[in-house]
Amino acid sequence: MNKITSDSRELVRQIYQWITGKKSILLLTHQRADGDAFGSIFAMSHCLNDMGISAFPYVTENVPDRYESFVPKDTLIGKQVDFNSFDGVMCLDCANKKRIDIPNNTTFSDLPLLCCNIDHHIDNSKYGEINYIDDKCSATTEILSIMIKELSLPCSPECATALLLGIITDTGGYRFNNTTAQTLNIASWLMDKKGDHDQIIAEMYYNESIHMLKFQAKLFDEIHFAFDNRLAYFLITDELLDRHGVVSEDAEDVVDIARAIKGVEMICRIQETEEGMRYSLRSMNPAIPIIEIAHQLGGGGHEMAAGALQKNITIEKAEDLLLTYVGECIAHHGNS
Ligand SMILES: [Mn+2]
Repeated sequence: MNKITSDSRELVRQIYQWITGKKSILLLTHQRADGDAFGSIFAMSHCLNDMGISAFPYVTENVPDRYESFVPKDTLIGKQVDFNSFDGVMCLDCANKKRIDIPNNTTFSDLPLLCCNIDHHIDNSKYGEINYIDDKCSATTEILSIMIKELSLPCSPECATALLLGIITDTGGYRFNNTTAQTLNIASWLMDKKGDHDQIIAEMYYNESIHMLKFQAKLFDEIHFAFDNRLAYFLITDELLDRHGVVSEDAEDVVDIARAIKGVEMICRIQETEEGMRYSLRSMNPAIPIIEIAHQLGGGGHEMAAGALQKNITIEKAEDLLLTYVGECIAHHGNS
């Protein structure tokens, strides 16, 4: 069941030594956290606290409603942080220094703490003192579960629930092709540990306002197709959001709804945001690694799910770039 490799076992042992030498650990993740990001920092806070090490998850922005019930009481939300009160930082589910959600408006190089980096992004830049990167895992919480299991660390029901939250959200409820036998084995183990699967499914998938569902219906009215319908994409402007009374963050997850369309192999959402034009990219065809397009746009992520941000371009230009790069990608990878 537990197919941990000897390399991973060695890393896990190093992490154990790193952790147990600390009294207080700050837990960070990527900006605009998702279920795996929250799940990772929340789970490690439960686990470390139960080991007698004080640990504090940090996020700058308010936690979206659907994650509210999973937030541990010690979570630092948008607070000033005294770095001197910690002797280490764990960066979880975050591919590079630039994406880390760091307190006090500082940058990674200003952070006076040693870093343990645990992640499943294929393009992780290994910026930590210790780096445990496994892109074969569906979620960072899958890696953390393996580590917790391997080391027999405390895994309370709250910890197991947070770990399960990351796995369920990063696999789209076990539907994406990053779901492996190991993923399901770990999910089963977490349910044995009293992880609350029902609560997660209820909060993540049966909790949408009718307003949002009607907005999604409107988006399907305005969906675009290209390359014989192999690519489906949404262009989300401020004007469109205003017209439907939806805020920017609410539209962030809509890219995955187009997976349901028969014959579609690639999906993109291009959205106007305060920082610039944001691309979310998905591929359902293993022959087409969508991360290549994200890299061309200056972004990154996973082979089949990636993203990018481009500053100072119009939505028309953003659409042009998308169609150009997708066209090149299809030509390069053929019609398999
Ligand atoms: Mn993740």
